[in-house]
Amino acid sequence: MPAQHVTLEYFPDLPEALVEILAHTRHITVLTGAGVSAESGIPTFRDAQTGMWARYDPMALASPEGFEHDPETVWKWYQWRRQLIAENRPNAGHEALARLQGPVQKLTLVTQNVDGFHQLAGSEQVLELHGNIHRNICSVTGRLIDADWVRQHEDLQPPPSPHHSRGLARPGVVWFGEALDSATLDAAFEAAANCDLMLVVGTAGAVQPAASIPVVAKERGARMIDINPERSELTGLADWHLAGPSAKWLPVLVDKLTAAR
Ligand code: BV8
Repeated sequence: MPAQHVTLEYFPDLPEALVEILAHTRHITVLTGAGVSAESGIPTFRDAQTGMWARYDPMALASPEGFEHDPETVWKWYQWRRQLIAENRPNAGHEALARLQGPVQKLTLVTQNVDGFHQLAGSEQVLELHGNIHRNICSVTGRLIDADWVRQHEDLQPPPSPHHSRGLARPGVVWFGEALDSATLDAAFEAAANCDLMLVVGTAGAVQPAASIPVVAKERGARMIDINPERSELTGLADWHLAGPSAKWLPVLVDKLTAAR
């Protein structure tokens, strides 16, 4: 069935066929991207970088080469993002996904985001494919560096690592060109292969291997919903494309599913 282009203002409700699916789904796997945090004031990777970061390419900054070349600038970019995240809150979309844990027999929440907003909104067992911006690790050994150490050395940008003489503190995220944690990725693909509904929210579907997760779900027979104001590289796979912001659509979807149970 081709993706139906359902727009919120015309459909204060959801198509009956979709409500029927929601009423009987057993296992939902969700994949979120930067778009789910857009209404929390966190710019997506696609958004033009603002202010002093406008002249930088996030793909270059979020890479080992970028850090190697200019650790201070990369460190400052992450400190700026951490501050932005600290000044903002999860939105109604994050909160709706946290509510989804109740009525659904099995829910697997997989995110490409590093802001920790799903956990802050109350979601448990979040599979963070790309790590978490609030963690710091040693650039040589990869070992965790505790927050006290970073605070004690915050005059140095980045701080040195306590684990290796040539190490520096770097954010505990997966950079472009780095491998994802295999256990996390395996769990995400496992959940995609076994779910009956794949919910894709706020992602351009351009970053691999994350973008292959919904493909596996579809190959294994799951229905798929794509929530995004724009069409993405994954929209064509979806049975329904709910065009519009996730902070509007997700509460509608979760309320309908809950009422149908
Ligand atoms: C790896 C952490 C191998 C850092 C991030 C071809 C095939 C396979 C791989 C590759 C390939 N070519 C290149 C690669 C490698 C590369 C890749 O995929 N490149 C792409 C760009 C082509 N992948 C990797 O390097 C990965 N590693 O492949 O390793 C390997 C194996 C063994 C040994 C060594 C290596 C690692 C990728 C992880 C990169 N790290 N994040 C940080 O955050 O600083 S990814 C980063 O990009 C973020 O996580 C972010 O989530 C993601 C961007 O994607 P989106 O989430 O989709 O966000 P985007 O801004 O793009 O789009 C936002 C969407 O939201 C839009 O569609 C918009 O319309 C929508 N939206 C806007 N507003 C709203 C909304 N939606 C809903 N509501 C709204 N209000």
